[in-house]
Amino acid sequence: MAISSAWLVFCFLFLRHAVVELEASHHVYRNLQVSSSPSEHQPYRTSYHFQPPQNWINDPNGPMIYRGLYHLFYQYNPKGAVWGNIVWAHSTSTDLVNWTPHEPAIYPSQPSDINGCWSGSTTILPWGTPVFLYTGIDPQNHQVQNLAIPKNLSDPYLREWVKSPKNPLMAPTSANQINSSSFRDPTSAWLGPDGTWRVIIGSKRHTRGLAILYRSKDFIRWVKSQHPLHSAKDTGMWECPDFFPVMVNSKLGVDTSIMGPDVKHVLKVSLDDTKHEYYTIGTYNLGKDIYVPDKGQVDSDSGLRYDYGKYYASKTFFDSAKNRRILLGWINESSSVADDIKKGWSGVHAIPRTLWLDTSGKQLVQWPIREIEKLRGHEVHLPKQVLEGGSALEVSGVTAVQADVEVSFGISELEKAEMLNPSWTNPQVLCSKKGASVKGGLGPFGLLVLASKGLQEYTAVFFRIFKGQDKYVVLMCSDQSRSSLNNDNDKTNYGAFLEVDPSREKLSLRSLIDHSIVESFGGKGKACITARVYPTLAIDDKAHLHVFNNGTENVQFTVSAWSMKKAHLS
Ligand code: DQQ
Repeated sequence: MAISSAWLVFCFLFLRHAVVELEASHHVYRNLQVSSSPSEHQPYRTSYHFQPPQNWINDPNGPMIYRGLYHLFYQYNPKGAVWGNIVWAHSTSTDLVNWTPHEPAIYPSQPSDINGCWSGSTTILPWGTPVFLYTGIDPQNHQVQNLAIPKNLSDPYLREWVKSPKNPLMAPTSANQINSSSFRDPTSAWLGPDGTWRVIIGSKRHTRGLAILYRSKDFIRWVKSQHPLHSAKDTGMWECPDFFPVMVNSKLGVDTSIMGPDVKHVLKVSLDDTKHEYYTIGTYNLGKDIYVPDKGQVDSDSGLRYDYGKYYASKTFFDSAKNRRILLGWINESSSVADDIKKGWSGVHAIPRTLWLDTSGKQLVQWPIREIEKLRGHEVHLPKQVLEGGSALEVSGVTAVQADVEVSFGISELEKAEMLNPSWTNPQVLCSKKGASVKGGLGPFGLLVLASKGLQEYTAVFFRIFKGQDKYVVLMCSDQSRSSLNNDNDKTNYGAFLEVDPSREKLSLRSLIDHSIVESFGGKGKACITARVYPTLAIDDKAHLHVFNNGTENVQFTVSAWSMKKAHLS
């Protein structure tokens, strides 16, 4: 990755114009940094969720579309199944479903990233050139921000990248008071009508999470703003911030630099302390360069989440070919490190989701990209019928270990719903208390996926309806407590409240099942929950799928389920 003429061309076109000690927040397993030979039978490898052939992966980085080709970069350890030795691995795709691997795009090669190339984003410059801003770890283990550009813009695969000789472009100093161990993950930059670029970097001061703002006229010389774009107390380190506009009353996505009355802004942060993400919807004041969440938006760990299960370090990009904003996210394992080493890999990516602002303006909606439906094979359809309280029905005829399932429930007797205790404000806690085996009035009803023949193992994704003070409250849960006979796995239950009025709308659930992943979308994408599970019996062709109703009341349902074909992943 030597400095080349491409760099000079870039500069020609574009250039108009006491450090705090590191406290390591990333655990390094030094004794495990060897390429493991994966065990032979691999029941947990995915068939259509992105993953490389082996080793550790985490955050999606710098996703973009360039000349009709989608590019995915991601945090990758070329030497083992645990985190470490981080490079930007690279794959491309014409459909965001089937992927072709390439050599890593960037890897430690200059002082400003010699100890790791951590997360970052792509910005597409006004004339179409993509540029990376990413976090490098320098010889003192300080976190600094670097820039790289493609070596050859006529290579559609953009296989080689050139780093700026001016790196690092942003660094902690005693003058700027930035904590050198908490300064990472630049977003895509956005360009104001004043000709100034802006970018935010995740950080913290004491326990306050910060989106540090930098500005630049030329993308090379960045000046830190006196104030952050936004901050929130007691949220800790903000990793992988993402800041982008969404259109009001439209599902279409817009470029990151779009501003004006027709858009709201979204700020998403990934909380290092809890490994949860949350987002707020609000207003970006360009003049003052501050972002203010709308009234009623919860600016803390208990705020809105893209996904209420295993989902982290996510990032969006604007797909200019299809005018949509696409969300990518990392799904970590729920297994032990020992099991990860044994299987030789760790981490997968969620199915890319299209994301837009709900008509209420109060939350986002997400849906798996349309292209994933190309993998749908044989379909089984169960027409509208009654599912009696306390019963279950097997949906046979699809490959239950690798399936796309849509089920819709209609409820007529809503007055039979249980009363919601006003103290039940945390949906995850409520789902832990009231798992799939706890009988209710209206619910639990939903799907039993990756179920073994005798139901010794299953993952339950379901709804439960409560009567709240002035409305019905729908709880969506993913219950992993019976997902595996192996007790070394994290089997935490997940939950979300779903903003759907069951007296007006059917309750819909879609689950993308892929060997060890259950990625579920409730209420047409108003709440999403992703779970990692490791069945010991319900593997390969021994997995089953059921619709179930463990409430006292009957419900009506219809199901469409598809066997899913394998995607080309590596
Ligand atoms: N992963 C990267 C960091 C980021 C974290 C390191 C989030 O840049 O903060 O692999 O998962």
